[in-house]
Amino acid sequence: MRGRPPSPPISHSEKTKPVAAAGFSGRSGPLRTAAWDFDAFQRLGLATPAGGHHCLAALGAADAGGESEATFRMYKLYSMQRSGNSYKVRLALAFLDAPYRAIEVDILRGESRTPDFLAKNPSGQVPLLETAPGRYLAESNAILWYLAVGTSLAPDTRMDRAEALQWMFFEQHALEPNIGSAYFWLCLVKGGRDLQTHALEDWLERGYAALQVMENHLKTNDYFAAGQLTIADIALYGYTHVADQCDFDLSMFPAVNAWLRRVEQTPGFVTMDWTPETAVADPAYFAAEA
Ligand SMILES: N[C@@H](CCC(=O)N[C@@H](CS)C(=O)NCC(=O)O)C(=O)O
Repeated sequence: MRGRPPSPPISHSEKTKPVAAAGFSGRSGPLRTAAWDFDAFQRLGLATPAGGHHCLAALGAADAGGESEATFRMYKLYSMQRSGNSYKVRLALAFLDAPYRAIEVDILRGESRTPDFLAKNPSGQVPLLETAPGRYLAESNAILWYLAVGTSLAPDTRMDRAEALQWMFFEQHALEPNIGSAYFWLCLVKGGRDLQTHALEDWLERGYAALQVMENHLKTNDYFAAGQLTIADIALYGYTHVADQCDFDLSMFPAVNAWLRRVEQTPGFVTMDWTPETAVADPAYFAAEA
């Protein structure tokens, strides 16, 4: 999503969102298990025997460094609620029931362009995942890979992995620049339609072309790679599901519509406006922030 703020940056303030902590998310479904209970991941088919969730790896690192487990359990996600790229990451975290602390960054107020934020991500964009104190990962699809490794959301054969990547690159060059831009300017920026009348036609033409490519694939496949839901689906879902809010007519794409519903019916699915609940049973989760 092209999102240079239309107004000058103001000072960055981290508006801490409540925590989505495993087991306290309040959502239901078979994937709602403790994120660091790797056995549970395996039972549910979300983890491959090859590895564990990175939260588990982080725990190991914390233990090795002498910190208590509780100080290291959570990712910190810099994200904007209505950013499709940010939502992709939140959706993956939800499917994995991984605990994280969400920090809302309002790009419309320039909060991703402050010196403080630029020091964390020189690109000045969300999403941004702090994987360990001071260690930052940008680019939504890179974050998706980071989170998914060792779970069934990341394919494990050479060809399946490459096909997932193929669709994730497609998402970034064919879908997101067009539907993402239309969504940003038509749905998020006041007066954006008037500001971007010259670009809208191009976004629609190229966005429709991307949707047609997806439609053709989905006529004979339930998902984009590996015959199952993977991060390729999560990446593509992010902006496809809001296309009808920004002038795209999705009724022309029945296979895409059926796939959208399949993703939405997957246990653990959360909507774009879902926010983690305030309830946190264990205050020790916040220890790292104290
Ligand atoms: N390729 C990046 C694009 C990220 C992006 O465009 N982020 C937008 C929000 S969706 C943003 O932070 N824009 C603020 C800015 O560019 O100042 C990704 O996939 O993460």
